[in-house]
Amino acid sequence: MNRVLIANRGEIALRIVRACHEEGLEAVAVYSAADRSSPHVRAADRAVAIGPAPPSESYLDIERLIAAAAQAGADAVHPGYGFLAERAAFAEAVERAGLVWIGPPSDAIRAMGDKTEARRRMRQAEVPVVPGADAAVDDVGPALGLARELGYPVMVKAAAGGGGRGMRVVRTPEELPAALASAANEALKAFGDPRVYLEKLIEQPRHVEIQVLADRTRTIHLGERECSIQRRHQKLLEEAPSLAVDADLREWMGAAAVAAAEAVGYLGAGTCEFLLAPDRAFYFLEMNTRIQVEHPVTELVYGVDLVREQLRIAAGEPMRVHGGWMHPRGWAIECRITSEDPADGFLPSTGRIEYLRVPGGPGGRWDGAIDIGDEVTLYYDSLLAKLIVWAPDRPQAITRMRRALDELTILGVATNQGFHRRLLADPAFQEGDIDIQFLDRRADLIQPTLSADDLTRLAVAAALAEDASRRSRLPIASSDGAGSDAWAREARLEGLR
Ligand code: MV4
Repeated sequence: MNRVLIANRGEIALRIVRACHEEGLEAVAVYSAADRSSPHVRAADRAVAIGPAPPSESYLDIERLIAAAAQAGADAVHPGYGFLAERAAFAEAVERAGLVWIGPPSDAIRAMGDKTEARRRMRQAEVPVVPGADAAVDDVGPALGLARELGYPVMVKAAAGGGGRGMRVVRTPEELPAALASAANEALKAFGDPRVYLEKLIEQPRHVEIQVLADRTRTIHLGERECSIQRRHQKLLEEAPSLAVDADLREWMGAAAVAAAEAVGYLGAGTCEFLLAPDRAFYFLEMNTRIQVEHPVTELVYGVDLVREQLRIAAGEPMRVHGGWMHPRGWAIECRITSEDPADGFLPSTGRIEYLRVPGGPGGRWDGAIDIGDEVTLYYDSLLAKLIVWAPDRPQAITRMRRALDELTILGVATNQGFHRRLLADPAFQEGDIDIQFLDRRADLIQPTLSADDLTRLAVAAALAEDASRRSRLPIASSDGAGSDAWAREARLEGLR
């Protein structure tokens, strides 16, 4: 393996370029018409144009990607996350072309892609799954019987599902028929497969996932990531370790994740998602057969470079992670910085990056792929960058992240920076009092309510800053504590300027 084609864009493509260079490998970028001069293209050793901006005609086009690999003389393909990363057919096409696939075997991708199939395999491997059916329910009668057995509330889920689509909570038998019909309908639209099945609803769970790593001789786990801070199935902040997981629970969940990986013949880096109930019972949800967005928090507390390990394992080498028990050291937090406006229903925001100041100092990491002058479009997802910090313990990690967020300035698009500042300043978050519904209960963090006094002060501050900025011809740096751009706009709307 000498030259790796990276079938992706944005921050993860740049992350993979960096890992290739540390492994002594050449990196080949691919780019759509919208990404001609993107950071991942400039960082790579070669770059191949693969088509127009719409993903279906570029980053999702298997044939163009294989042709690009041939054109650039690449001998391996790394898919990153999203796009084609969990398409078994892409893994097969890569191998059919005589290239090394930097990912798990296509059989493992396929087995984990079907939720009822995955449940059967996990149960066989004695991995705890949520009580429920291992087969699709196709009639109301049997479904009512099954739900009664499980006990209400239950959840209707899509067999082909994932990501929360085709999912319904059912609290009484009367609600079940309509829930079955609407979940099947949504599943058909989303996945082209209307099959649904039933599980018992787990209430007030945390979302905790375990990182696994497997080479040809052994499968290990690298502890958990706490991913409960999410909104509509989009994670916004992740941390490692989890306050809810002690050393014993970590070994139990870790052993389950290793068993899950071994049951499907896993190779490389993967993640087992679990629901963790308040009584410490945990249930396998699904396995993500890719490197994940939030992998850096694991890297920081375990001192492991997961992408370099992926490259080594794909090349047939043993993982560099030493044997014996590994323990997390200190605390890591990741904030996903997105071009979304929390004050506007988290709608994606587009425009040119007019100004960018990236945080520095001790304990920080910036995994981003944006520069001043870059256009943020609607073609791709809204992740601009990940800000990650490490500190010896959770309170210090929170302090460090708040300091880093104070240093960050992005102008030109609305971002969720202010949301992250409010979240990290929140006493309930600081206490660790979180579950998957935390943000559903906290509209105040998503959209702050301002008193008339606050609004007046901010309006004056915004006016002074804009005046100073005009005279000095420097951009306004947001320094208020909650995203001055959004507040200034609000102040303007209120006619207070
Ligand atoms: C559940 C659940 C509660 N009980 N299953 C959402 C996405 C999909 N991967 C599984 N999901 C859930 N399955 C049972 N039996 C709650 C969720 C869930 C969730 C899980 C992880 C992270 C965020 C979530 C948000 C809402 C619901």
